[in-house]
Amino acid sequence: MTRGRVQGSMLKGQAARGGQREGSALLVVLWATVVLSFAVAMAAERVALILSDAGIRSRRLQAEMLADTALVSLTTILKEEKQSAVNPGNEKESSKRRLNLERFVGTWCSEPVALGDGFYRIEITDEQARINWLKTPTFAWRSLLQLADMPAQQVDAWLDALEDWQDTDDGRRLNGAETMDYQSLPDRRRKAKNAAVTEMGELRWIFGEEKILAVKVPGELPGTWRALWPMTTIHGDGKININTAPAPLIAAAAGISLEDAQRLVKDRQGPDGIPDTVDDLYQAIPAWLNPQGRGGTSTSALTSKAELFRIRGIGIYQRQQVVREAMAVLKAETGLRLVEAPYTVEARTLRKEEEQPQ
Ligand SMILES: [Ca+2]
Ligand SMILES: [Ca+2]
Repeated sequence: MTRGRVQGSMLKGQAARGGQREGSALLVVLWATVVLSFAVAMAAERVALILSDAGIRSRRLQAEMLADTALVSLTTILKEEKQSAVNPGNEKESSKRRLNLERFVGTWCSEPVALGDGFYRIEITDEQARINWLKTPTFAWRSLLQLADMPAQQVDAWLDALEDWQDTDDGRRLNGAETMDYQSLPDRRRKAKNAAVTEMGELRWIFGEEKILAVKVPGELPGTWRALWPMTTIHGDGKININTAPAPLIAAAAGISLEDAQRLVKDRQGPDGIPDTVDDLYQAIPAWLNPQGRGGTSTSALTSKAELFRIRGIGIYQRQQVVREAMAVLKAETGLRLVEAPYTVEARTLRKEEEQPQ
């Protein structure tokens, strides 16, 4: 009996241990299953991500090719635009602003052209609608920075730093900056270039990224402000085009009040008062802008004729948009021709509502 009980309890003990083993084995299996399914889910997600990344990359490549096609087709697009101007068709056509490179106002954008599953179009803006870091005279920069509400001392520092960066010596101007000054800045530790600025990026080094992006000039409506940075360029001869430039730039270059410049801009926008519409007016430099008695320097900083254009090729392929840009010069004998290799300025996924080309 005793042996039987002992055996019985041993068996129970074995059974219990067996149960424990089965229990822990089950736990291990469960745990492994959870870990495995988690790993599989992660891998699947990763694969999906890689595939979608690859999908985006290949669609972007298609969009980039479309953008380049737009730039390559510049001459054809201009020719077609000219022909459609000779034979204005339907109502939509007559309400569309015609492109006239000889008397260029505002900006101009072509109709979208379908190619395969994508679209491309061209956007043309006048580069002389921008103030020139290298060529615009100091007096114009000074007035513009005053319009930007920049304190006088900061204006001096701004202009001196720009000259110090480019002059060949290491002698610092009163308010400027040379190598020794840049070396002490943790975010801009570098040497002064001591040669002309050749890339816009250099200006971010000279003034500091944050500071340069913070400068704002008066906008179109009273009390509004616009960032100055996108209104600046290093291309062209430094003249400001009165038919395309924003009012503060015209005021600064012409040495006139902001109000007078705003009136000029309003006139060129035509009776509807809206820029880039069919009624926009081309203006020669008006007589009242002639600076008799104002030192005679202002009109040399102005022009009414656009000659240097920023051309943007915009390619759209399955919600991927790529914008490629290049400068183009207008010459009587050759027409509008690109003068540099295109470069990408934007590559992004369009939001749902942006999908259809305008
Ligand atoms: Ca220098
Ligand atoms: Ca208008």
